[in-house]
Amino acid sequence: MWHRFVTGARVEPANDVTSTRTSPSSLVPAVPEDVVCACCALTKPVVIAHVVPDADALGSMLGVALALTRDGCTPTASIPEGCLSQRLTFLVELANVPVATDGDFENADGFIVLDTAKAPRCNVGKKRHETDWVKGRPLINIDHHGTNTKFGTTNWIVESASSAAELAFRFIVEAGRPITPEIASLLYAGISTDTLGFSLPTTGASTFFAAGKLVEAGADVASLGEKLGRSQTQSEFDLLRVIYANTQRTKDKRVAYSFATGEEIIAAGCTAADIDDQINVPRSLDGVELAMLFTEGHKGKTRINFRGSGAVTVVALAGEFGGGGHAQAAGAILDCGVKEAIAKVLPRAEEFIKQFE
Ligand SMILES: [Mn+2]
Repeated sequence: MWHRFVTGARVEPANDVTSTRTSPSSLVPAVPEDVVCACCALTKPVVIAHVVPDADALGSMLGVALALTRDGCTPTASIPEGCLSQRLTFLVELANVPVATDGDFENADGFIVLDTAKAPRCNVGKKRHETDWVKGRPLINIDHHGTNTKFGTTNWIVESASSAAELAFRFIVEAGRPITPEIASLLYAGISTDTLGFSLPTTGASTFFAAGKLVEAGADVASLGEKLGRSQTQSEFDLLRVIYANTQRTKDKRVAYSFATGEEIIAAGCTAADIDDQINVPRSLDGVELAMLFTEGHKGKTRINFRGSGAVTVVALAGEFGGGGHAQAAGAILDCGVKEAIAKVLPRAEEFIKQFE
């Protein structure tokens, strides 16, 4: 089914991509040596990303797992049941990396965690979540969240990076591993979605450089665009209708928000795993500088996505509600229903935005 990704002239990316090492350092800043050494020392790592994985989480996790796979290294990827959105399942099929079993977690000689700011955000499954699953083993943390707690034994955190996938690209190049067309597509998916199609302030020359190298290595731009942006299921489409219909704007027009109650999510045929980038609906309104999306994917738990644009940063606002993330893209979870969460957060958001004139 994924022939479009894997057929065609197989490029020989290794030399080409490796040549990025001699590129202007502003485009490909060095990867810390201890990060490469720590990852390459592992023989059976479990590679992990964040809960409710988006394309950057999945793409960087699966891309790194594939790149490290060779004689003497057999990585697995942590993909707990029920965590995948309908739209992103194809990335897992494309990668075809073995899914980590309980045995793999037990026998792992270390962990590589991508795109994940805090230990409790590791997507390791409910039952493992409360236990000490790391058990003193090496954990390499590669991430671009400003709120990263550096919970690894080795940490490489680049807040200015567009995506974890861009860091994964740099890591793979530095590790001297070839970039196959599958790896290229996985990383391209992460970079292109985390930058909203190369349109956010985090998109820099290094981002286009990485994307260009990935296209050279075989990333299937058109197929990925179709799968990620133009292939909504009917249920996802129906959920979007709800998000549009529920969109509200504050009096000063600078703040917009929308919501979906648990009942609305179920009625559309979706689950918590399908809540991904619907925040872009309230965010897309002209003049909106602070957008929020409230969704009750799990009963009694309302997830809030915050987005800021222009001069408005939102990570501190998310922090007030126990959340975190990036300067202009953050999240939090409140232990209550949607209406109650809105009543708590909206007045604070209207106050909060006044500091940005
Ligand atoms: Mn990311």
